[in-house]
Amino acid sequence: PQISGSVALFSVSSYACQRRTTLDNHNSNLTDALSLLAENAELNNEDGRGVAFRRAAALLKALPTQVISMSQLRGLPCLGEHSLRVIKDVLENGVSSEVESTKQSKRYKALKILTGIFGVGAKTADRWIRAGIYNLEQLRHSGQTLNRAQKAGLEHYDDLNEPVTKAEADAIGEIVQKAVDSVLTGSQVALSGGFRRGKLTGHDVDFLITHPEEGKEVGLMPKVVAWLESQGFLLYQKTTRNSYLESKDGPARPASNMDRFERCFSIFKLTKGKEQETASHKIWRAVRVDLVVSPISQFAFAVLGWTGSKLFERELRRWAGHEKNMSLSSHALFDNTQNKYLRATSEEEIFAYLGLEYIPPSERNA
Ligand code: DGT
Ligand code: MG
Repeated sequence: PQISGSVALFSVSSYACQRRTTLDNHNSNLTDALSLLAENAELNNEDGRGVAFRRAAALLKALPTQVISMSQLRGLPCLGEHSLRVIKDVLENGVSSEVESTKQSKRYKALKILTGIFGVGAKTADRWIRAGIYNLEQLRHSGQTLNRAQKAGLEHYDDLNEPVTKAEADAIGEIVQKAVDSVLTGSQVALSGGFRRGKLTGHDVDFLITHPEEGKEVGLMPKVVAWLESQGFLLYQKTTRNSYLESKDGPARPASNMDRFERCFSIFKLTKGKEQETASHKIWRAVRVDLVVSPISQFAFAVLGWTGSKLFERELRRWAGHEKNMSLSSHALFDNTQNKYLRATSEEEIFAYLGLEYIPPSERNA
């Protein structure tokens, strides 16, 4: 029990995948500041800085109580000099001057607006800013060529920047299940991403699709997409073949059956209710949906890899590589010491191979 006036000292593991991080964050004043600086670093292609701020924020999210004094942070991992400076500023002044000046900066504002367009990343936004484009109005009149994704992103800008609710995610889940049932009986749909971790809102809805009989999932994605399209559920879709073989994150030795993953980036047309549509009253809204098809043999890895959070995933891979001499991806776990793949049919088995205590999805909100 804490004696009044004393300062609690925390003991926290250094990898986010060793910690239980629920959505109950006692330090959002600090993590909001660090997350904004992480986002700004990522928007400026400073990935190293971005990860450092993300790690610091994740550590604070895992603390059981609110931090009120710098002395409570003594001995904690993941807090670099820069992050500590930001934390100190917030604790002493209520806000971080660096965060405030970032928020006010013309460049940050423009990067936020432009990367808020589906299909626009930091590099494209930077190129546009250098051409004097800072907002959507200027972009529309700039004569810049937009690709199909960016055109759809601009058209549905407001809808896509409105958080998706759990109820909307569930409604889309029913549609995806219906699509999958219609094209291949026995197929399974699993909600992944932030909603699987218990988040109440998200920027998109992520689904994994598989079939209990290995190989049956081959060719499933185009059929699902064709069904959704025929029913008028898609405003945009782009299906890509599995990029696993080229991916930097994948294990060094890909197995031969690993070119089957397919991913569909889509924009759903979700009908809101039973109201009547009029010229001024739109009864549907656009929602970003990601569909991924996985063979059953890789499904546990896919579920683990697509549940997130992004930092939790990154830390799992770092743990696997640095502490276990293993390579983890959304497809497989390779043991570099034994020189073999480790098979798994559940997330629990994968944590066990990695020598980690099992962390359920609701506690992966690092
Ligand atoms: P949000 O923003 O509410 O949608 O939050 P999340 O956590 O659902 O984030 P999201 O949808 O960007 O990604 C969900 C998880 O999927 C993320 O933790 C990592 C994984 N993921 C996202 N993109 C890729 C990818 O290109 N390849 C692989 N292997 N995994 C990915
Ligand atoms: Mg998501």
